[in-house]
Amino acid sequence: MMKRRDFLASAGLVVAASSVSRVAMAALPEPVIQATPDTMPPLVPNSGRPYNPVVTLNGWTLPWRMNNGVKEFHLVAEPVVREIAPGMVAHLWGYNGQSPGPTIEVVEGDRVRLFVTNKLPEHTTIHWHGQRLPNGMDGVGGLNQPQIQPGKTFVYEFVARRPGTFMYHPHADEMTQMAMGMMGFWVTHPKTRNPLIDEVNRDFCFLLNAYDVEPGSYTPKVNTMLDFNLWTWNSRSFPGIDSLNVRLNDKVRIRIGNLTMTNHPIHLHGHEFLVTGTDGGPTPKSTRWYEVTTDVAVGQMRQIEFLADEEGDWAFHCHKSHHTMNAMGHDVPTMVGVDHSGIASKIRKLIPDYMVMGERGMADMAEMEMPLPDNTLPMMTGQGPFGPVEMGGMFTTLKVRRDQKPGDYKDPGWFKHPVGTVAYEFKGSMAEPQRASSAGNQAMPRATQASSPTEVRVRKPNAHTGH
Ligand SMILES: [Cu+2]
Repeated sequence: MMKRRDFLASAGLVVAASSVSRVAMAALPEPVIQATPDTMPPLVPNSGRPYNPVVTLNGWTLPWRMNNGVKEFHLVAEPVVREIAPGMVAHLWGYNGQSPGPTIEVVEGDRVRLFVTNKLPEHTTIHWHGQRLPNGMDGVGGLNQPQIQPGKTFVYEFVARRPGTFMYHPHADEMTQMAMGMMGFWVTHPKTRNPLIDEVNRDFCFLLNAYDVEPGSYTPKVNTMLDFNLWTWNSRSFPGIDSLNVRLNDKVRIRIGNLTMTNHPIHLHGHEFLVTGTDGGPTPKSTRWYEVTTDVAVGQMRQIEFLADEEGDWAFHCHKSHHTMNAMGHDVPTMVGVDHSGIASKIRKLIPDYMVMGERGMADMAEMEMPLPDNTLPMMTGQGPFGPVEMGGMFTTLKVRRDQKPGDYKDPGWFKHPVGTVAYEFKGSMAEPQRASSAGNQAMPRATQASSPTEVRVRKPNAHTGH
């Protein structure tokens, strides 16, 4: 005897199967798996409508096959091992061997068929964030479709109606699956010249994501709400994030999506940019103004554009300073100004390796080689041409070079500054500081000077009640 719930579930599957029977007859496109976390060169389209491909930072674009005019992709949801930065790997969930999954690139008007195979230990779905599509293709498990059970393959099919910057992620056990790294980028290129979409020389994209991996462990804690300790771009943290390498006077577009649990003010040095698009599509020109920081809120996408007309190695990072640190930067008490040299020598008699961190600021953390648990990144790290960069997390560089070849994305190395253009140490004699308390030097002297300094009395409540 079939229970009502089972009957409904199988009836749903029959409908789904009959509507895609033509597809079900055909063989699945062979899944393409990527194992390295390197930035792959742009995938130049060899079939379908032409377009200018994007470059996914520490990622890649999924190849497709054409089947009677339909672009067919095969995504495989599966556990993956992702190198977050050299020296640390995380056990994540992702697609086709990586977290994030591969970027999907299509052209406005393309009919797209996506096969999604679930190799996870639990059910999943994919939601195509920002797309116009039939409601039953929107991917919210339970609402728009049955869940994709482990071992099963589902088919999504729709026309990419709007050009723009999108993403994909599960809408099933989201807290777990996104905390484990399941997400990917989607770019729909315009079919014809669009007055709101400029042609650019370089078009980069990446997702903002975050993990809570305890120092010494490998698997993210999935119940963390806000206190993540690895702030990543495409599941990489500095110094594991590749630099964005461009040619002087290139027009550059960078597309950014946020699937963390907090906002990220993304900041570029040396240039001003325009926000030319969101997940809602290209922004009207009247709404664009120049900025050097744009906040990308949770679930948002921002597309920024600028002319790379200043040579150099320009920092490009999240402006929340805690997001440019790796694990160990949290739960460290503030020690600035605390002299604990006495206690340190006492502890060192018991623990020879003991180091006091932070009494002159936290830069010691980057200079000293602190012993770290296995599989743990230093809190602040990275060697620059002038010393430790003292960064981690959501930080990388935009490298603008006169001699970078068009289409060449290789790292050109450190910038060679023209003579006389680097900040330098002043070696003259120090002038006496002019203090505001010097006689006659106050902009607004008090009418009557107090004869003795005012004593400030603070009365503390003796009972903590009555708020
Ligand atoms: Cu941030």
